[in-house]
Amino acid sequence: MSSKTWDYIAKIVMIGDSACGKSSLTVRLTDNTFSDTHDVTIAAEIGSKIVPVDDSIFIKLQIWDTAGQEHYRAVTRSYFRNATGCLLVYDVTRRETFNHVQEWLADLRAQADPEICVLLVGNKCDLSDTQRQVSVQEAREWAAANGLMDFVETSAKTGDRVEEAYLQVAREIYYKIKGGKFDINDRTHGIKINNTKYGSQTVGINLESKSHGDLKVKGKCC
Ligand code: G3D
Ligand code: MG
Repeated sequence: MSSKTWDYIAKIVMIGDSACGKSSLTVRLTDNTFSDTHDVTIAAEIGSKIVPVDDSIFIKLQIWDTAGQEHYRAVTRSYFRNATGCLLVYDVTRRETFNHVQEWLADLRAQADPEICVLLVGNKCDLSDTQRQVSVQEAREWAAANGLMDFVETSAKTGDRVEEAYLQVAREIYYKIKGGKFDINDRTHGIKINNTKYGSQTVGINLESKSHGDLKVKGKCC
């Protein structure tokens, strides 16, 4: 168990096509490991991590790692509800996964809170020198044109920018909490505030997570 206490819990969903690295990114964040052999996600799994967002303020990210396969779509859509943050993942070495991000975003926006903080993530940047199929500029422009908070390239394999990606989403969520965009008394926002610290408030998330730890911010770049 982590000794760190959290101020808020926020629900984050991982979405995007199969095999882009959604599970690998989640495991890299929560366990700081990468495995070449992996189990395909069935419907969804949950991981968690406590991250710092401000002086002495911590958010526990409850990460719903969803399956990208078409036959789980109906199920994964139901996980979009209550989400306050999202990593929309594609694979920089497979063009078709980027072609599908528009569809994933439309699906997400049809279900989720309009204030949801969405980060576009181009994963597998360790392969970008030889196998890149989507340019940084194109992805950045698409993210801006579609109202996403930002775009980042990551590698779950090397760890490059993985923590930063989640941290960026956590910070954005915190700014929105501070700015009153997420009403912590409204269950649909999927934010839980620490009752011990702040008194009794409404809880929008109630599942137990499988792992957690503390995050150190690194200044790495792909
Ligand atoms: P998903 O959860 O989006 O379906 P996974 O994707 O995390 O299961 O990863 C799919 C495959 O991509 C896995 O390989 C995994 O090892 C690999 N992968 C994930 N992230 C990276 C990365 O950053 N760099 C590289 N080079 N590979 C990555 P297999 O061979 O098991 O299918
Ligand atoms: Mg998976």
